[in-house]
Amino acid sequence: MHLPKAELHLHIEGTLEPELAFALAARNGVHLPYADTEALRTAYLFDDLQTFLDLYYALMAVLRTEDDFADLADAYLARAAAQGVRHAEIFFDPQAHTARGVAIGTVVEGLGRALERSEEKHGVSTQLIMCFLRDLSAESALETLEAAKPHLHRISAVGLDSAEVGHPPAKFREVYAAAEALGLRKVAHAGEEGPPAYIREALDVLGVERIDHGLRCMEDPELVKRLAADRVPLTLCPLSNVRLRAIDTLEEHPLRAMMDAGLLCTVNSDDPAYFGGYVGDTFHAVHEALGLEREQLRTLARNSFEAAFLDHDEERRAR
Ligand code: ES4
Ligand code: ZN
Repeated sequence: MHLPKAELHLHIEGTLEPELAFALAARNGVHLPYADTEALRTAYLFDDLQTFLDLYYALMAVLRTEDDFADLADAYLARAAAQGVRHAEIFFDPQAHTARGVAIGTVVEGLGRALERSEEKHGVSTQLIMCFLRDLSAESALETLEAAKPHLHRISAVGLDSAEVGHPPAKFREVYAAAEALGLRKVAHAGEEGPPAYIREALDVLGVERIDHGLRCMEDPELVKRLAADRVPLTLCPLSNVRLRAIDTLEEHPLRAMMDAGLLCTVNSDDPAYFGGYVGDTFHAVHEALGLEREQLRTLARNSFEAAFLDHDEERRAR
């Protein structure tokens, strides 16, 4: 599906394909407890968010140098370009790397090197969104923002990800206020596995401009009305929802009902190496499973540019 589109919900660490994981493991002398890429791909089957996150964090052991992060991002951008992505706002998880002794500068400068060549090499403009791991402390998030200060010229926004339930947005009130004061934009994962109340809190307490996932808003009709009236973008990830068992089958995904309710929906790939498809594959899958018409797919593509952190000129160039 080659409609020009923006990808707004993509974890760069979730683009680590088994082949690249083994190549980086060899380059860095890291042992992977899998016989080969096939065995690793078999492990990419999950019961829920936590079983996915356990593997996702374990495999990051192969990412050690600036070159590793640059190669990871460049491989994603090449695949994204081939599927019609013209603009990508890319999440990364600094704490998942600093916790293993990899400096935040290694991560940001490595990613930055691939991103700054992306327009010329792949025809994809980019921004970087630094996510805080919500299952770690609020103090750790504040330390991370502090450590990122020398690299803020490369970072557009902050986000919030990892295990949701039990870690409500309000835990991160202070670091979001500090990020805003530094001129960063704000998004947060909410309503993936967590309740609709977390979506309200992300809006009211953190002041986010977009909700990542937001799937469970559908349990709260008043919230749906508010999100629609305020045109709050939702960055939905249908293949992720199926793989992590938020829903049983793609055919049951509420995307169509969400669009019909007037929500500003976008579709995205989340962790494409793990969830069975990049964003073009995702457009194709919702077309097949939900019978979305060409016009609705066009609306989703148009929404992705409206929801992106692009100014008017940039938006016109990307479309
Ligand atoms: C994630 Cl699917 C998902 N949810 C929450 N945190 C994440 N980090 C990477 N993928
Ligand atoms: Zn996500």
